[in-house]
Amino acid sequence: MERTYLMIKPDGVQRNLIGEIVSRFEKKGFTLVAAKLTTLSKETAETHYGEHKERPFFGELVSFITSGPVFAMVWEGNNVISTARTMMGTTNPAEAAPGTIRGDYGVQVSMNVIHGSDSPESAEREIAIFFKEEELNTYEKNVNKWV
Ligand code: RTP
Ligand code: MG
Repeated sequence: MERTYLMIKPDGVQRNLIGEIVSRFEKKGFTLVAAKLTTLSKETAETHYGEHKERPFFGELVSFITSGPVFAMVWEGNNVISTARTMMGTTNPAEAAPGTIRGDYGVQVSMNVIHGSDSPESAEREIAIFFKEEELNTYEKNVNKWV
């Protein structure tokens, strides 16, 4: 069973999309393992987005992601890493397919509503940045036999 790190960015929190986004992943059949509303420090943001530190948009990205609370989550399920990325849509919301989260709710690449881990290695690294082991809830849901 796979786990991924998903984070509703400050624009998604400000626009009251937490419930809608959590609902999509619940209805899809994934299991919520951990969640919290938190404001990233500059240091945490730079660690989380470390792979982009040489990119021209890095400063803007760090300043945006620390500009207000984010909703940090860990989700579990079969192929949840890649399926969550499909449900999110492409990075640029202007090009993301309708029906995806970014396609339905975003306009600009710099404010694209949600982050999701892009590989098992990223997921493990990012979950450890935001959650302690004891904050991760391991439990069974009976509905899982249907999905
Ligand atoms: P994320 O990491 O946030 O889930 O997004 P992603 O994998 O789809 O995209 P990634 O390549 O990892 O880029 C990280 C975030 O940087 C911002 N970005 N801005 N101004 C630009 O050209 C530009 N390109 C990327 C986006 O907000 C993207 O989510
Ligand atoms: Mg990324």
